[in-house]
Amino acid sequence: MKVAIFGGSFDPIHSQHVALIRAAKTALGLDRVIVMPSFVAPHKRSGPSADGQSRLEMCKIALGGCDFAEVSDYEIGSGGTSYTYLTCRAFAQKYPDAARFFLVGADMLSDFFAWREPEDILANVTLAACGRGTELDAGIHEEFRNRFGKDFAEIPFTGEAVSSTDIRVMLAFGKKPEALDDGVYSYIRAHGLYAHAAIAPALSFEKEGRREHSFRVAKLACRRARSLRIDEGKALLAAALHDCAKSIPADDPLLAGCELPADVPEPVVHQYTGAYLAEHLFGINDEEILDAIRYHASGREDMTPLGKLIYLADLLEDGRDFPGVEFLRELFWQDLDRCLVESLRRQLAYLGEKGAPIYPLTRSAYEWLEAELNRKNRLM
Ligand code: DGI
Ligand code: FE
Ligand code: FE
Repeated sequence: MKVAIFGGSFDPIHSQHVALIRAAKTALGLDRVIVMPSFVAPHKRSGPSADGQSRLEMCKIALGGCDFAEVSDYEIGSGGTSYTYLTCRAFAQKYPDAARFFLVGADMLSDFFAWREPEDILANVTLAACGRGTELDAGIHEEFRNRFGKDFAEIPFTGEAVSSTDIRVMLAFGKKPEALDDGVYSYIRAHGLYAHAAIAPALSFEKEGRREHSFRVAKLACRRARSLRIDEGKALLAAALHDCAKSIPADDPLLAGCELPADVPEPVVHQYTGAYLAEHLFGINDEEILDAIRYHASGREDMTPLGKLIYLADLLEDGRDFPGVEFLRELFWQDLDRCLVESLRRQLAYLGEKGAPIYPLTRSAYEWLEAELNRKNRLM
């Protein structure tokens, strides 16, 4: 008998998870696949945004048509951080005579080297990996063998690149992701999962084109958030609301209590009015989120990581097109600070050419970050 565990956050389970399960069954000749949502994946700082019971339910719905798949609540039921080595020990005890596999996506394979007790894991299971939109890098088998003295199995399936992050952002914006099973989507809607009470009302203040812009900002910000160790939920909210006041005139009664600093150029005003509405109308009270909205157009000295991320995602989302945008997009993934200092430099030059008034915060943002980076360079 051949059995595999497929672990992950399944937040939520989507078509590529199911395709991977089917591909693994065929490639490895599996009799059984145990789908096991994790309590909190150790590599995920902000944790899944649906609770464990809901993720289990969604897995059961999505796998209703796979009689060889079962959904296990072992990790969610155990509570605490899910460590794969402990799960694999229990798996080996339950199926002592089976050929045991543990399925991971190619993106997780590179993380495997940093997991706890990888040798312990490999004593109990054979690791089986498959690509996710990309072919596995040839060198990784050798790296794996050198480190662990054995190989991992490779499932010939590259699948389509479907990102759970994109799916969560789509759901938060009220869109139906194609990669979700209809039943899973209905469950999500019925239980209000992946939604935030502030987003729909804030978006209703924006024109259609602006809403799509905010959506693209959120996708880019959330995709980048994880590697920066920024909370995905905060990135999502700040991005969704950043332009909520863009089409509200400053004398609108909704802004009656909003005090603007002196001499704000007109294009920058909506950062302040937006932060005001986010707080007073849409109920956001997280200072970091409000601050990211409040300085998203000008920047400022001492920007927070979230503030930098929103400023840049706003500038570099897919819909933007200006000379140098591709270069800045590359920098965005490599080095956020260098990307920001370069973006601010260009912004100041552009405003200067246009003869537009330069807001002091925009200049101080640039001077602050440039000095910071110079100081770091001297230390290195
Ligand atoms: O609201 P968005 O169009 O998505 O983008 P944004 O909020 O980044 O930009 C609003 C505008 O603010 C943009 O055209 C650049 C402008 N801006 C930023 N800093 C300054 C500025 N305009 C002036 N006049 N002075 C500044 O210092
Ligand atoms: Fe804006
Ligand atoms: Fe914007």
